[in-house]
Amino acid sequence: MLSYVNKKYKPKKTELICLYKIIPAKGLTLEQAADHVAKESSIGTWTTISTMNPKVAKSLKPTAYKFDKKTGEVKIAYPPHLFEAGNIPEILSSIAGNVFGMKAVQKLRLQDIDFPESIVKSFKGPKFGIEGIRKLTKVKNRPLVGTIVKPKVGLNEKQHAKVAYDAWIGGLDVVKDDENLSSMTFNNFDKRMKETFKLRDQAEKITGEKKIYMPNITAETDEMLRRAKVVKKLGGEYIMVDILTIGFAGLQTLVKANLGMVFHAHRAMHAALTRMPDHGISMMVIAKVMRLIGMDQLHIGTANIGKMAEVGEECCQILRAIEDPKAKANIKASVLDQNWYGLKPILAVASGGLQPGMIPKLVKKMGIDIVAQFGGGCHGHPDGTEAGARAIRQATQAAIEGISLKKYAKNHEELRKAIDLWGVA
Ligand code: CAP
Ligand code: MG
Repeated sequence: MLSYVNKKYKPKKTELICLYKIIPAKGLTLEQAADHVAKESSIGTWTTISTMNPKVAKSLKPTAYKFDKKTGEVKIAYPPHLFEAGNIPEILSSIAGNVFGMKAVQKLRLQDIDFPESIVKSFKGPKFGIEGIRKLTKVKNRPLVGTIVKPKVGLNEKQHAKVAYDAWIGGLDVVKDDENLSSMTFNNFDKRMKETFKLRDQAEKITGEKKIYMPNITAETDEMLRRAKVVKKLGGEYIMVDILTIGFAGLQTLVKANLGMVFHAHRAMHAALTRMPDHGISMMVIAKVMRLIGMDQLHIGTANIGKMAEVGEECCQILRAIEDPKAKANIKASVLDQNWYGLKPILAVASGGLQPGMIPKLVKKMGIDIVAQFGGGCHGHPDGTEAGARAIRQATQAAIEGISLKKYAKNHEELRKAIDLWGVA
């Protein structure tokens, strides 16, 4: 008996809606598999139980109501009291927990979630968002441009600081630690902060521009809080976290600490969940959760331009969901266009395999409300980091002025050398 399926059901505005893509186990219909998903993600189990009572069923039972036989996509509406408002771990343990392992599905992907007002308003959302970041960095009407200190790890504190300095002097706005740099035997966190902020302050004086350092504080939660305070004491405004490896609870603790710092959200490990088009959890779901929790800027991909694999056009759909649908009206909405009830937008970060010759195409596809980051595409420049930084700023200027890179490179040597080496995308 398909007790969780009702194709005539009209979901209530107060309900949380999930869009799942389901490939049923052999011998099961899409409806039967969806019935299992709805059951296992809420109040049921594999068999009827004597302890179930009609009150529980009435108030907490979800309904699978929309089926697309072609795509296997199913919408399930969940009563809001099934979830603890403000508690991301619990919400995901429900709708993104056991269901992926059930034998009733061959494959299952949680494509999208539409959160009801009661859940959205139980979170603070981003403290700065796009407007706050532009105000802090004083960067208007162009993408923020940055680099990641490379090699990923291995430099000592002074060498690290010098690479950052060269990037800032060359014109980049932001410099971040790589996702796997924390506090190593060869590069102690506190010493790296002292050395790097010293040179950040010098670079600001020399260039007259605001320069941002985004230190990776990824560690155990108490240690992350300590490291954030070290950064703040040295005049740092940003902290970077690896959102999946520190976990949703760690993130919520950091936000609750009200540090007054900008959160840069790196998504290392995400592809273990997001990469397969038929199984896992989409980056759209992770991005929406990050806006609820309160990340200010988030890696979302490069619209298929850089080195990382992406699922279809999800990157641009995510851009619309985390920034501002009106501003991205030319981008097809995600199936569940979220109402954010006033939560600030997140600034998208495009990174991974980018080089200056890709900037016009990147801006064309993603717009200027992005942070564009270049690791190899900066430090791999034939004349080194500072020249790589100059080439990135030159390519960005050309892109926003609508001048072809080849033309602009005629009297910008650093850009010319970059596109001679890597070409124009
Ligand atoms: C980029 C990067 C970033 C990726 C993360 C790296 O370096 O520092 O971590 O961008 O991917 O380690 O690969 P390169 P995503 O510029 O040298 O590629 O942004 O897709 O999460
Ligand atoms: Mg990296």
